Amino acid sequence: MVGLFEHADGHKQAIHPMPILFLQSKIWRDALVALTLLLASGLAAAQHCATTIESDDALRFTPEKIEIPLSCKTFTVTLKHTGRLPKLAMGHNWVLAKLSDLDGVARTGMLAGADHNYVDLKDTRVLAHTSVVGGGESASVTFDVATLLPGERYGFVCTFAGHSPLMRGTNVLK
Ligand SMILES: [Cu+2]
Repeated sequence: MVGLFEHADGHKQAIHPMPILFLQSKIWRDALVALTLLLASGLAAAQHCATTIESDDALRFTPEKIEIPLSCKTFTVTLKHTGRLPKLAMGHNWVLAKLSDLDGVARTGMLAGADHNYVDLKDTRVLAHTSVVGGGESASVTFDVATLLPGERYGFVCTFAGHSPLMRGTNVLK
């Protein structure tokens, strides 16, 4: 692509628009496309392969449903405690297990006690868990999505002593 520039004295001069030539070079164009795709997939991962769930002083998880895309390699859950009570009185954790295992992991977690974040590490039914957080605190956990079986039903629960009947929700695999 060559343009013509006309000088004041009437003589014409060819102009080579360098930026366009630069972009027209196949190597650079391929590199640019690759970079754009990389940035886009990074953004998609940030948007879809992580979520934040809130808990408060009223024994509530918000939302009570988390969607986990099977296309994600890993998924990160950040548990935020928006309440004001300290973790000894109103601590919360987020424990992932099969829906049918929630009561079981709540039981072993309660027995493990506060010193172990109310999680029994020997209980293989626990698929992922955060530490216990108090008001104003937050904690995250990242797990491999490949550990979740399509077709199985999964849920989450807070295993802090006495919270599991109220604080629980479901994970939906997409
Ligand atoms: Cu709790």
